[in-house]
Amino acid sequence: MNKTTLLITFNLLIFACSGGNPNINNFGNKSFNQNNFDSIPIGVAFAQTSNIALLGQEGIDGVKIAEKYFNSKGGIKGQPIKLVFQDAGGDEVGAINAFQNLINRDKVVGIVGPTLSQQAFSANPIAERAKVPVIGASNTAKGIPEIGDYIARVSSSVAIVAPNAVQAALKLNPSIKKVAVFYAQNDAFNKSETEIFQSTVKAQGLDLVTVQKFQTTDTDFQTQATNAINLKADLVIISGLAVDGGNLVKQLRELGYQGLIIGGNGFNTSHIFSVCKALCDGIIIAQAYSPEHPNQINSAFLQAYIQQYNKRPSQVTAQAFTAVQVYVEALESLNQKSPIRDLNLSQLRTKLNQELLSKKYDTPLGEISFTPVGDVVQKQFYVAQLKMEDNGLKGKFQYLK
Ligand code: 1QQ
Repeated sequence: MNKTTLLITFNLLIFACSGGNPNINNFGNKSFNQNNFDSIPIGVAFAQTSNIALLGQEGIDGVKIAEKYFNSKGGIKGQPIKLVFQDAGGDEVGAINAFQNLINRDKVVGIVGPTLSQQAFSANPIAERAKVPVIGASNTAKGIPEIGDYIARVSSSVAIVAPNAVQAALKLNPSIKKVAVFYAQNDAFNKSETEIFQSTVKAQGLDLVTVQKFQTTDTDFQTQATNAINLKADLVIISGLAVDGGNLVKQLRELGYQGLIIGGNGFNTSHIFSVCKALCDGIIIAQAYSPEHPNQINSAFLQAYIQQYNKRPSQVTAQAFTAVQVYVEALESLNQKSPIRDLNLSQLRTKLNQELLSKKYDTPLGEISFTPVGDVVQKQFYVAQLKMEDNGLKGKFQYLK
């Protein structure tokens, strides 16, 4: 077969694959505008259902505020962005389906999500193979950016964030000596986080008296809680998700544990309030966002959020806003270098990925940039303590100085 015959055969094949319509092919060869996108589609794969739906909703709140805010400023040189939502649920299958739909059907330029690292380890390789950028907004386990060239995150690693909670606990109670660590062994993020907590405890010269395991689906923690109490732990550190973690706190307190409790990033949602209610009071949780961060974009984000929800945004809401901001600003600067209307979808995805990794951003999280592998570089971190109203119905994250 000579070259021309080969080309004709190939074109016929494309024609056949496209169901006979020469204007639609499966290879994304048309320039971006010929795809008739009047807006630029960015995919969002957060949990809308499952036991982590409330956490997913906090992410959705953040991206929606970003969409409205950046479109009100003119989008990408007049062309608005449009978020496309797919429910990633709380498990791997949900995240994989959401990613496949966003990539193949919705033809997004990039994805924000999924909610859990446990899901990211399964779903992100799909985007990597399809060469579609992913920005994790709540994936904090070790190894996420390393999944591939198209995978980045704006959610700082547990390795950086978690030790701050231990320092804060020691500041609140310098006589802490015996530490009991608990973790959910069926979740990638919690396994990653507990390693950091355990090595921090040892590095501080504290006595790690016990390591207790549980599952994120567990509801009864009597045995593990009793073990820690019998060993006279005076600090408890829990790596779990909001429902299991909150129930563990509740049972520890009901069994008489009176010392400080640190909760990991799985506790970083107001969902926890309804689980341990008044007994959530005093839980220490490290933060990668402060509503008080003094820059213009944070003021704008905060104002928009408070106007809509009448409370302060959570960390994941700010991180989700930031992920969309990264896409918007990278699209803007890419558009200046090579107009995105002239790129086909696969060119746009690849160039957008390169562009976003190379830039600096002034965000609600402060100034951020990316390491070559796609991990976020962020400067300021914080620690909050839960303050519950006596009736246990309402609570807030109170930032420690
Ligand atoms: C992760 C996390 C979650 C607990 C927060 C959404 O940090 O899975 O990486």
